[in-house]
Parts: sequence; structure tokens; C-alpha cells
Amino acid sequence: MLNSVREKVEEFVVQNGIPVSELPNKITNNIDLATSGEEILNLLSETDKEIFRGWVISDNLKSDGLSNDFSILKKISILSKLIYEKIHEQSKSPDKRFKIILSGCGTSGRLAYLCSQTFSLFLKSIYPALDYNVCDYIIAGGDYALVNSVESVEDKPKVGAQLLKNILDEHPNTECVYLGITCGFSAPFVAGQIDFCLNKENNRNILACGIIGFNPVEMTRKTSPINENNENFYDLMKKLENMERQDPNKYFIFNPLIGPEPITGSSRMKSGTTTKILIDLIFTKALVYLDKRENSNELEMLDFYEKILNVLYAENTKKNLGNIIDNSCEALRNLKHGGSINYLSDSERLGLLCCVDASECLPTYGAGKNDIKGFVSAKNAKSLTQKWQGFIKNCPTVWSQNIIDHLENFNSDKCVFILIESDDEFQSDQEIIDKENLEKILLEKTQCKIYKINLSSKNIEHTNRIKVLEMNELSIIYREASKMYSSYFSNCLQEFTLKLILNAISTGAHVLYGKTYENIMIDVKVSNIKLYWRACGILKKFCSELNKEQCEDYLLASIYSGEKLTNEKNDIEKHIEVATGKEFIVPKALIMALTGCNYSNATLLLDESRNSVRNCIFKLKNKIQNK
Ligand code: F1P
Repeated sequence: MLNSVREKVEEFVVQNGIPVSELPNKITNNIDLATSGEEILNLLSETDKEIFRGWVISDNLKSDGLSNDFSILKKISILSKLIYEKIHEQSKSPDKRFKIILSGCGTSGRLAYLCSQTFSLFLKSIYPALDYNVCDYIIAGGDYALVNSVESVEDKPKVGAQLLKNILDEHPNTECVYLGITCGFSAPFVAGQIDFCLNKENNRNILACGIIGFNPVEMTRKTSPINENNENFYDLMKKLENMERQDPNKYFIFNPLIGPEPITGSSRMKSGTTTKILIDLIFTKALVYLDKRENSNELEMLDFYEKILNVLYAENTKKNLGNIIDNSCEALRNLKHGGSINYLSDSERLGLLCCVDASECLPTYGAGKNDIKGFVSAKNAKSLTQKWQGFIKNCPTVWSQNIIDHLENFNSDKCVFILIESDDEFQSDQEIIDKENLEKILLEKTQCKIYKINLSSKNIEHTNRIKVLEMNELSIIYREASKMYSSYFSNCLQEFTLKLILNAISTGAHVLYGKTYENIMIDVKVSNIKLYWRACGILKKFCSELNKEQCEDYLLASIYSGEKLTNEKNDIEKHIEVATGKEFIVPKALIMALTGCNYSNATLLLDESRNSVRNCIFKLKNKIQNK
């Protein structure tokens, strides 16, 4: 085990200093050649297994080489004990307030929201006297960013720090645990908050400060100063690493090495999933302490997640889920003929995951807003509970009346409906629409394909038109988790299952549709600094004979539509502002770089391939090779 992790780390580090989170994964190198959903699932099963490799020993890569003195699992244990003690203290003397603050950008912020809401709700259910949310969240761009992408705020350290300060100011005399999430150790928004926490003046009420991400500390972003002292994220991480050594009960770096994403840089996938596992384990373990059960074992808990992977990627499931992916891809191919992918859940908790997964396809794959959607069913928008307001307010597709009013949008056999069946104990029944009725309407009034994913404990019957993805072992695993730990943990596992399924459907459908070249989403939106450098990296990868500077020049030529650059070249913020909202920036830059043609001709070439980036690059590469 030790050796394999060492090898993996070394392998990652030697590759031109590119952070693990931005490297292409060798397993999925040919994912764009897959011809079926099942083949995609075979690859995802391998990359998802990598999630579990780097937990047992430490994988912090220190400047002096590998060190295994801080195991991630041990850190989970220390932090969860601290959280338990504070919640316990609070329950005995309510004036001793305590808060956990989870914060992140994009997917990381969305997971901060989900985990903070579920944990706070659960605590309220066991301590009815609790009159506030013990766990709070911050997401860059505010609640609007829960289901929309607002990537530019990620580059603003001061905004991050101010938002954290606001929460602390609102709750004076409240002790806090802060956990920042940035999968690539790259978001200045989060760095600003870490900087704030490490500053002694602000430190009074901060009991613990931690960060979650999936690169070795050495690979933290070294550009973009974060504070007045011109320190960058890397400098802060080195400080944090030192402080963690000196005071391991207060400072935490959670960075298990999980290997690169199946779609390069798509941190919503493995990194998001691992973020969730880490937070789930910390919170579940705290609950187990509260329940006076001392016997929770992190490894055993981790095992539950692996068991679910085995069920999900078992032959039979792969076949059925593969079929859903195939038909979802068919829906994308037929967008002009009524094709669309729709998720529907009757639980706000799981519906959030549906809406998030769908909304992430817009920035990730340049999907249109009607291509893939999540719905949460309720009698009407107002009847949905206050608890999930942040999400409900910002999600345009929250209630099923939307569906009923717009049935004509779903009246094509290319339209796919995926219904999530669950028995969510936190859902209040009276607020929920009569689901059977909705199903009946869909069946009678539309031609769409209907699938059900059964995450409940009941068996569901197949009918002619409704195919069911049944995974019987799941309910056994959930029940066991609930018995051994808590029903909270079992909910976490259910969310984990659904996240993997939805990620597989949306990723699989877009990859089969031809949105990636190899495992790289070339048409990346250039909407923040991380993505600007990712775009340059993509050009470098495919045009190895060019140097970094030339690659950046091609990117700028595309951003400014072939016009001469009038701004300072290093005014990246300006370039991002101009790039935001423009289409096909990287593909056009790549065509110019590969062929030497100008901007207008690159646009023509892309047009000729009907904007299929993959086909266009494929043709060009063949042409160049045959010269
Ligand atoms: C945050 C994030 C991602 C998103 C995109 C832009 O990344 O918003 O969630 O998919 O890559 O960045 P991170 O700070 O968690 O690395």
C-alpha cells in the first residue's frame, strides 16, 4: 500500500509540476472513443476506486519528501471529537454558542451548503431546543451560485474574507470551526478566508481552521497574491502546514491523494465526492460520540462507501445505468427534436443534488439551459420548506407544476425523465405533490422515456414504459449504516450514491455526444484565473512545440476575436472579463495554433464541423499527421 501511494505521488509530481487536480487521468485517456454508457461506466468505476487509495497513510508531500506522520483518518478523528465536545457543551449550556462554517466556490460551495443544511437539520432533530443552524455555509457568489455558475468571484480573496468576517461578527461570543474547500488548492476566495483565520487578531473565536483539497501542499497555486504582504496561496499553505505540525488539534490539512479527475480538471466529480466523504465522516463521527457510542472506526465507515461503489458498478447495474446514459446521449443528439434530460426528485435534499448536477453541465460542457434539468416536486413553490430556501429560491425548476404546465416540452420519445425514488425521512409529506399523479400525467400525456432510480427500501415494479434501476443491496447497506452509526450516515450514503449516478449520467451523455477530445473538455469557459491557465495548458498539451507564451498569445487572439491586444498582457482579470460569455474560445485558439490560420478561418473550420470540437480537432490532427 505504502509503495503504491508513493509511486502514485511521484508519478504525479514529475509531470511538469502540473497539479494532480489538473492532470489528465491515464485510465480515461480514450474515454472519447467509448461507444456506450456501459463502457463509460467501466472507466468511471476504475477512476472512482482511486478515491480510496490515499487515506490510510498520509499523502502530504512535504518539501523534504513523503511523510506519513499525519494520517487523514487521524485528523478526522481529532476534528470530530472537537466538534462533538462543543455540541455537547452547547446542549448543556445553551448560551455557549458554537458554529461550524463550511466554505467553497462552485461545486465545493454547493457541497458546503448540502452538508451544512443536512447536519444542522439533523442536530435540530435530536436537540429540538436548538434555535439556530450549528453548521453554516459560504458559497462564492451567494445562494444564486448554488445552481448557477458565478466563477469570477472565486478570484476575490477579500470578498471571501469579508463574508467570513460577517458571519463571525453576526455571532459574537460564538466559538467557530472553519473548514475551507478548494479541490485544487487554488481558489483565492478560500485563501482569503484562511489568511483571515491565520491572522492572530481574528483568531479569538476560531477554535480550528482546516482546508480540504486534493493536491500535495507543494502544488498549491503560487500565482495571485492573496494579501497586503504579497503572500500567495502556496505561502499560506506552507504556514498552515507548519501550524498543523505545531498544533494538530487546531489546524488541519485534509488532502488525501485521489488521483486526477476522469474528465480533466472536472473537480465536481471525484474531488467533490471525496469532499463529501470527508465531511460526512467528520460529522458522523461527532454524532457517534454524542450518542455515547465510542466504537466508530473511520476505516470501517469508509468501507461503506466502497461497498456502494461495488453495487453501483456491478455488471447488472452497469448494464441498466449504461442504458440510461445511452438514451440520455440520444436526448442530447436530438435537442432540436424535443430531446432533453430531466431529473425529478420528491426530496429537497436529493433534489438539490439533481439540480446541481444538471446546472453544472452548463459551465462544464457548455450545455444549454434546457438540455439537462433538475426538478424538485412540490405542490407549489411556496409550500416548500424554509430549510432549503437558499436553493429553492434560486432554482427555476423547483416544482412540478412547471412540468405540468409545460408538458409539450417533454412530448418526444427523445426526452428522458429520470425519477429518483427515496423515502426521505426529512421530507414533510403534506408538502409533496402526489407523485403517482405526476407519473400518470407523464405517462398519459407525453411520449418521453421514463426511468426510476430506486434509492428507497421498497421494491418498485417495472411497467411497460417505466424502467427501474433496482439495486437491492443498497437498502441493506443503508440499514446497516443506520444501525451501526446513525440514520444521518445512512442519508450521507444515499446522497453519495445519487451523486455518483447523476455524475455518471451527465458526464457519460456529454462524452458520448462528443464533447471531449480524449478526456479533455476543450471548450472550457475562460471565466476565472484557474480556468484561464487551464486553457493555456490545453493548448500546450496539443501543441507541444509551442512555448507557454505562444500558447497564451493564441488564447488571447481568440479571446479578442483576432483583434490586436490593446490591454496589458498581464491584465488577466480584463481578459477573463472579455472572455466571459464568449463561445468556443479555446477550440478556436487551438485551431489557430494547430494550423496557423487566422481567427475568421478558425471560426469557419469549426463551423464546418458543426461546432463539434472533437470532430474538428480529430480531422485537423489527422491532416497534420499525414502531411
Ligand atoms: C471551484 C470551481 C469548481 C468548478 C470549476 C471552477 O474549484 O468552482 O467547482 O467545477 O472548475 O472552480 P475548487 O476551488 O474547488 O478547486
